[in-house]
Amino acid sequence: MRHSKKHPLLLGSLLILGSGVAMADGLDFDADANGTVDRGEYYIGAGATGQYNTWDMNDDGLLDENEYGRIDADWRFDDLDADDNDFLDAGEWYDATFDAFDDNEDGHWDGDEWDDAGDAGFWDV
Ligand SMILES: [Ca+2]
Ligand SMILES: [Ca+2]
Ligand SMILES: [Ca+2]
Ligand SMILES: [Ca+2]
Repeated sequence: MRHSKKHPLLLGSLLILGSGVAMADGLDFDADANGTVDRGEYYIGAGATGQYNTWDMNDDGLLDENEYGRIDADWRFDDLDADDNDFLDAGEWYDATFDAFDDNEDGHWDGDEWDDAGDAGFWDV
């Protein structure tokens, strides 16, 4: 899935919901320290924050539209739900967020893209 337009998504509400989740530097996700964060590193790093599980109120491993609504994200639920099953699994969520900040679509975040992500608010910590 591609998002043609960048959104200043997930502003204050996410930071409130995510309080206690410390992500001082996105390149902390850079497990192999090569200066970029690839998709796999992002999955692992973002997953380790427990953020997704916090949103999954009923612990079924999926976000339904109500749970997603609580995040107050600026994407349409239907756009994130790649397989149209009315649930967002973690893969759909992480794919969408990763792609949103991978400006040049080369499959990894470099420092500038990371800065954009932080400035946009999603990881603005
Ligand atoms: Ca890396
Ligand atoms: Ca759920
Ligand atoms: Ca789905
Ligand atoms: Ca990139």
